[in-house]
Amino acid sequence: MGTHKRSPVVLLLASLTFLLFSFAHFCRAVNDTIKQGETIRDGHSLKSENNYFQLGFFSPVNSTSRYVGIWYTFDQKAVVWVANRKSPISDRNGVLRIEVDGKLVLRDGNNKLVWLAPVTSSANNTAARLHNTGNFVLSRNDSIDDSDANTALWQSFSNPTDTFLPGMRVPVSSKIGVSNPYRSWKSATDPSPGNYSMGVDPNGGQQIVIWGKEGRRWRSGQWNLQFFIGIPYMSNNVSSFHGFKISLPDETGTMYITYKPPTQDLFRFVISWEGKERQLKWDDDKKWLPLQSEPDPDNKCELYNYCGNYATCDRSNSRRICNCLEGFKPKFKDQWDQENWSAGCERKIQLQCQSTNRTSRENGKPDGFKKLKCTKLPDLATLLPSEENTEACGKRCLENCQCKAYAFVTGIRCMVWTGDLIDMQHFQQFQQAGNFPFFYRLHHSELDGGRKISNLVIVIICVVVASFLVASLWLLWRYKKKVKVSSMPCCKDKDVAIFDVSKSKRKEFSADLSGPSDILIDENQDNGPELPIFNFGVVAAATKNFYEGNKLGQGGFGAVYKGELPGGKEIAVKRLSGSSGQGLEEFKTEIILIARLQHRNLVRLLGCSIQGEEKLLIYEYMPNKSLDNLLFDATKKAELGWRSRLDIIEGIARGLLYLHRDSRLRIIHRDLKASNILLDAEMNPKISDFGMARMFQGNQNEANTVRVVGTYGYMSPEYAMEGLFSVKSDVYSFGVLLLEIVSGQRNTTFRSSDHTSLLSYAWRLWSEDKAIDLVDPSIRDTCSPNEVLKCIHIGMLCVQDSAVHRPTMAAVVLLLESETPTLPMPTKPTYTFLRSAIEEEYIGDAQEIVSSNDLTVTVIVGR
Ligand SMILES: *[C@@H]1O[C@H](CO)[C@@H](O)[C@H](O)[C@H]1NC(C)=O
Ligand SMILES: *[C@@H]1O[C@H](CO)[C@@H](O)[C@H](O)[C@H]1NC(C)=O
Ligand SMILES: *[C@@H]1O[C@H](CO)[C@@H](O)[C@H](O)[C@H]1NC(C)=O
Ligand SMILES: *[C@@H]1O[C@H](CO)[C@@H](O)[C@H](O)[C@H]1NC(C)=O
Ligand SMILES: *[C@@H]1O[C@H](CO)[C@@H](O)[C@H](O)[C@H]1NC(C)=O
Ligand SMILES: *[C@@H]1O[C@H](CO)[C@@H](O)[C@H](O)[C@H]1NC(C)=O
Ligand SMILES: *[C@@H]1O[C@H](CO)[C@@H](O)[C@H](O)[C@H]1NC(C)=O
Ligand SMILES: CC(=O)N[C@H]1CO[C@H](CO)[C@@H](O)[C@@H]1O
Repeated sequence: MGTHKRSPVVLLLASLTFLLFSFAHFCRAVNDTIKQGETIRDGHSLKSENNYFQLGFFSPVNSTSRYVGIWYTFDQKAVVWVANRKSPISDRNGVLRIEVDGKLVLRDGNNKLVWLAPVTSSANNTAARLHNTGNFVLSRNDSIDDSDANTALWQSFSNPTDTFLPGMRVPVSSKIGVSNPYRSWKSATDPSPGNYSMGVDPNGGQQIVIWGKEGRRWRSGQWNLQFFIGIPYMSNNVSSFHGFKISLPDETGTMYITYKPPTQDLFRFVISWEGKERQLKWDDDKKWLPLQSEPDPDNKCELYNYCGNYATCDRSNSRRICNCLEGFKPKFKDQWDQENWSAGCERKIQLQCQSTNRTSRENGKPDGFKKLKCTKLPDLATLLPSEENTEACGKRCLENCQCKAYAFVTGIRCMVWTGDLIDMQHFQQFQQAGNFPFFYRLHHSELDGGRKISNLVIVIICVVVASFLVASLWLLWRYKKKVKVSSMPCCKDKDVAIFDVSKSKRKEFSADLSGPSDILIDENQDNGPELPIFNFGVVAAATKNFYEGNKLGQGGFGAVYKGELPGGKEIAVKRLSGSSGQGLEEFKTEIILIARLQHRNLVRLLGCSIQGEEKLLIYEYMPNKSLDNLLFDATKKAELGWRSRLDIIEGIARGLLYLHRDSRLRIIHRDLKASNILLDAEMNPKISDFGMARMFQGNQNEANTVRVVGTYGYMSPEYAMEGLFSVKSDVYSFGVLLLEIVSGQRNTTFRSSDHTSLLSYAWRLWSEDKAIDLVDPSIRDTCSPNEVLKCIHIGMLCVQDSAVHRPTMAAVVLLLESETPTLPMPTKPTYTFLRSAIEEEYIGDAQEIVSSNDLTVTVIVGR
């Protein structure tokens, strides 16, 4: 009886639960997804799963027209996308739906078609989902839950209106040509296409451009693989274009502009209806905070070609903002004097090569080039990627009378200008952006400099110089004993106290270079640093005579000491031990070549010092020491959050890529490990000790070597066992390092319960789909699982046994940067199993080697 009575209750409860469950499920599905046959009427909306974005009908301020759009749930006015921007609906009877043929359409109250999502391929059973990124994606309904938008039939991110959201990718290639997918609203109250658009122009180097009604209005300058060279302060995060990047080309030669915000906050980029490009950040005060806009409304120089042709714009020049290039004069003097700059400037003297007099054209002195620094390079360049250096680039330009100017920029290579020189800007401070010498063509008679200096000027200069000399002599005499050197050593010849080589000797020194290397160090060329030679005594004093307490570490090639130069500048000094097997001159050459490698992820070599057998290398000092100090320290490792670890991984990858591919020397590091990654004050990673192997062994490119330099645990199988090395050996070490950074464990001392090495442990977890367990417990809760898994996957690809199967660093950088790359399956790293077995065996009598995991081991391989 009792059971009989209870059963309807049980049944009711069960069905209620079932109903609730299916209702909840139904709600979630309805809320971010619309399926075939379903509709969204005016008044209803979809919400992304994370509740940031909402899709539905809206009216702009002071307007009654209805549009379908996407906005932030917490700020309905911040509309990021509009479907029917050109065709508003006048009443509230609009319906968005997926029809039986699979098309996503918007119809008005009379069932008239208002808007249709333009699909590239059609399918008859589709659904559309509003993703957490704000991307509205139409796909086949069996792939609707893919976060990967590759299966999309149509997506709002590929059809943007005026807003660039993180996660969007704009394709760039010369095949596509100029593309300007972003177009401003007509006014604050009207989303129809307005006067301004933004996009990229791939011609003559990729750059971001804002177009107005009459053509270009602003441009970023070309991308040099690190930043856009026309934006002042681009190296800092002050510009609103911070975070924009152009990816390396994929198989089809297409690159993508992507945007990764500087922080985790919500960001959006809008090309506003007034033609300003704004970066907006959602602030804690619940409002959008504009960070910077381009063109900067206060800076006329940012307006495209504001000063006209052959003129530079300089906002810091209080007398006049526009100035003709030297050798040029205003085209219309009276207009120019009235500050009507639009006509620009023209040549004072016609070029020799353009002369109509044949005799003088062929027999006269050829034209020359004048060098300009701190300049935003002109627009509309032609690239000559085959030219290797500044000299070759200049030669090509001189051969062609149409060529008006050239510049050589690492990452872009040779640029020449055959049209008018337009949109030039003088940067105020010496910034990274303006750090590219620019050469423009002039008649030789214009190059001699101040030809007609009046006597008065000469007299004034003489007097000033003389009094300056007297004053300096007096000052020198007065402070001689108190202050020996007050400033940091730089490449100038004045700091005699620090440099023990006189100017003439130094010239000799650089002249030595033209012999063994093919790189000429020309004093007039600013394309490379001169290497300061430090006085040995000064360096010894700076390190308190290599005092043990100042020792920062012991690397493979010598001990490193902290030092402080007179004047307070901190340095790190590497005291090279042992013989390099090279002559002194070869050694110097090598150092200079290495000093020319400059990248933000490489430690900078400031100079060297040589006295007898003693050889010192002077580096910038890194306050946060080396990565292993933080990463493997139980208490400090928590300071390294996932974001900084990812930044470190990416930075190392970029630095390594530069060594492998972008620098001229093609350096294989051969000893990449956590203790060789130094961290600066902002925790940016810098690779140290690069080029050492090369310095000690000459410069074979890919070869067998009799001497294996490397560290156990980071050595690739082919290198450790056969002494074979290539760029792929570095990729292997990078893979190990990456897994160490993710797991917070040292490869060499790692021992899991079943005595496997880190790599085999990682492989096991990975192949069992539990890779997340590898992640350092101190970051496991705060990291982004997708990113971590992607990294681990990349790491597994890098540590494959076969060098051929490992990706190149270029591919690694690309994979790290893509949101959802398609990754190949790695093969099992068997070598690591093998090796850990060997290590087990030796653990008894080879304790030293196993525990001194940080020591660089030099093994002589008999062959
Ligand atoms: C909307 O209309 C009001 C009143 O006419 C006006 O003050 C306001 O500036 C308008 N807003 C916009 C964005 O045009
Ligand atoms: C949907 O497409 C499939 C294959 O493309 C086709 O076989 C099927 O008949 C279509 N269904 C409808 C209802 O059109
Ligand atoms: C596809 O859509 C239909 C409704 O049109 C639905 O019944 C079915 O479950 C969907 N299939 C998948 C895999 O989502
Ligand atoms: C857009 O251009 C038109 C015609 O050139 C002009 O009348 C209008 O004021 C411009 N709009 C804006 C917002 O600048
Ligand atoms: C720039 O970066 C620094 C730290 O790197 C940060 O404190 C500052 O807020 C950033 N500025 C902007 C505008 O994002
Ligand atoms: C500036 O000069 C151009 C011709 O070079 C002329 O068309 C324009 O009207 C001038 N503008 C002003 C404000 O004088
Ligand atoms: C051409 O130039 C040469 C030397 O520069 C000069 O002697 C000769 O008179 C010129 N001829 C003409 C036609 O101007
Ligand atoms: C469009 C729609 O059906 N929205 C629903 C989303 O879910 C909430 C509750 O979770 C409902 O109140 C909305 O009606």
